[in-house]
Amino acid sequence: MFENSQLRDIVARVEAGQRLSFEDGLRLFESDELYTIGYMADLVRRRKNGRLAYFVVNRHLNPTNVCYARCTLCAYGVTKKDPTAYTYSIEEAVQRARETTSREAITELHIVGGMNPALPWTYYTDLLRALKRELPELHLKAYTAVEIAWLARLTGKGIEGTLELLKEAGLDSLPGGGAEIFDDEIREQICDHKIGSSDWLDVHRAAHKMGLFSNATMLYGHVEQPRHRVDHLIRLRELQDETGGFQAFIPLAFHPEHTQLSRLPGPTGFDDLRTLAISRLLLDNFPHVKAYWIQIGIKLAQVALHFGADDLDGTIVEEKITHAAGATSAVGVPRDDLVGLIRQAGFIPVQRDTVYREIRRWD
Ligand code: V47
Repeated sequence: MFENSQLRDIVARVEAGQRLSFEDGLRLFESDELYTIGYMADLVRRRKNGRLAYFVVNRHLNPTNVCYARCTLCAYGVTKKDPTAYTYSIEEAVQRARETTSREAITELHIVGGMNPALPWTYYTDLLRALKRELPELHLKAYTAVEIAWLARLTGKGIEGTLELLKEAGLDSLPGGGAEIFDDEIREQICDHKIGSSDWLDVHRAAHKMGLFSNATMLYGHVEQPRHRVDHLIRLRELQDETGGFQAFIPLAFHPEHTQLSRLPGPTGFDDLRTLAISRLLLDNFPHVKAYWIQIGIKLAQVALHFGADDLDGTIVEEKITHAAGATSAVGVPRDDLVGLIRQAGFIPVQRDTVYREIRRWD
């Protein structure tokens, strides 16, 4: 079927279930054979997840946008003097979470925010404790590796010790944010205040060793080159070989508006689909790949289910980080809309919890 394709040797390897190399990854990112790449990603996706497509009924909670870091990629973080600066009290944060549970039975809170120098580390543990006390049924997927490394500096207890404190306070798993691109020269240009790549990986390694699952992301479509993307994906694959603790990979499409990189155009729809599909191919040891509809739009996310994605993330309810950077998607979506989109694309919708246990299936 692909005898005229420049990628036919890669097609043969994928069909045979073989692992792809760095060079294969580069060739895929330099190719415009979207259909061939999509065919391979769909093959792998169906081997792993059959006709199922997952989503979670969740809510994002961003406790503060005050952040000491001035990352050029970010439009969300501000100084405490900025008129849009906010920090929820613990009571306000719990109130926001509670409002949602009464509307749609959410099962997960995704909690990430800025690194606010005015907050003591106990704010982070107190928040988890209060949420667990008031809403014990919710899974708390909280704090990126970047926030955890920042907290470790405040607690003085190291990464493991800090994760122990958070776990004891109610932390259930880690989201995948803050990974950006692992190449340190690119990190210098887009997030020079953030931890280095090896620290990001160390936090996830430590979490996995403690039995906490986590996710991983990659921010693409800014100043990076194809080789930086492939390097990023292969470093994730290596850690997953070691620990097996990653559940899902989420490619994050860069949104330039209101960031210090606003001169850049951001990725195209073609690049969104190609990056998602190549991620599915290189990350052969990740069980799930999410199409994050907040960033690529709900319509392309639906199409992405045929390009390697098996998960549409969730209902979200309120999203601030990508919307600060010009996202035009809705800030949340009702569960039934996700079910309809998945069905129409020819897959079986499965509402899952955070660790991919099935809650309901629409056969
Ligand atoms: O950490 C920041 C990225 C992340 C921009 O783990 C930007 O299940 C695009 O990590 N344009 C937050 N992206 C989102 C995230 C996430 C989303 C959904 C599910 C999960 C999960 C994780 O967004 C940040 C950062 O890497 N980001 N600024 C921007 N201008």
